Amino acid sequence: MNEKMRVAIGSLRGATEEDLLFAKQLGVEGIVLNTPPFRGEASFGSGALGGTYWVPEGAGGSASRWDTFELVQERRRIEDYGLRLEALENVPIWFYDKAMLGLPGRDEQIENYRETIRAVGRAGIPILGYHWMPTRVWRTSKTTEIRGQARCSSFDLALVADAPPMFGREYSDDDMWANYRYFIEAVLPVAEEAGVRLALHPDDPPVPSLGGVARIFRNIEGVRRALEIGDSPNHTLDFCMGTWSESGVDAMMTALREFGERGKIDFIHFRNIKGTVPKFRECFLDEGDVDLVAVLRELVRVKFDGFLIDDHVPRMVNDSVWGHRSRAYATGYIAGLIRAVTETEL
Ligand SMILES: [Mn+2]
Repeated sequence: MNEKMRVAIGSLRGATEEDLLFAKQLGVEGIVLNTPPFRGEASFGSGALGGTYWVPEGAGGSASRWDTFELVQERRRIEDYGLRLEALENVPIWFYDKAMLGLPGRDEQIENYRETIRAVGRAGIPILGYHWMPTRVWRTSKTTEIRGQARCSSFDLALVADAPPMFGREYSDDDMWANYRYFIEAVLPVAEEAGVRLALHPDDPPVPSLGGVARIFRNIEGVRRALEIGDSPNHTLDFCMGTWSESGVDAMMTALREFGERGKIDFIHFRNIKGTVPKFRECFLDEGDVDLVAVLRELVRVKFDGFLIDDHVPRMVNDSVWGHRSRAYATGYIAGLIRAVTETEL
């Protein structure tokens, strides 16, 4: 790595010209795409000389993996604006849901995931983020009122503790570990060959189980074990400061110290929260439980050389659906923090 700690714009699905100009105007150097809606191999047919050719949209089925050509196009388009495509976060969940649940068809999904990793590598994109939450991120409200009538999301376990199984039965810790081992052992060697780092996002919220599916990356023991099973320089972390802090600020700082010292953190979802499981809410960066300056000092101490991105942000007055106002505030705040701790004597 050996880069400088830096800020990027996250939570973009695609990158329109407006998105790229917005990123440039905020002065960041890079962006991250999260679950970009690439059309994948469905858009291509086999060429006579072993290449691929474009098939009109709608001619194929729905994509089950990504294609090199499309990824290269996207990266080059971003670079045309003087920006870097830092990472892709998350393939669509239907690319590997059977793998997560150990269902019939998982081998085909895993083969496609391996092809996707190869495509990401060939396209010169260094990081593919992933998570292990078939039941996804859970919140119990997206309209919790915070300061100045801004709105944020919140979680109260009491409201969902009795939620029925989402996939017909209960999946235990042991089930999810067995499925995880099967998956990561199949894909990590391909990531090594392809020069791609797979960055794990922890389970949000970090509770034992939701919707009948155990959440095995809910604490430091689980994430340590992920890095033991998948022991490779190409296996890293998307350190979600918000998710870790949902277990308490001390738990977050302990994980930050440990994984930071080990050089395992590729990037950080830089968001703050108030409260801990079983009940917490999101908030503006400057009003949460986390001491942001302490986090930045720790990142300097462990010589963190990745990037920080905004994550979920509160909904501000007259904001866009994506949250331009709130994201501009968060990104400027992060950039200021980085400058303050890296360019001054503390
Ligand atoms: Mn996150």
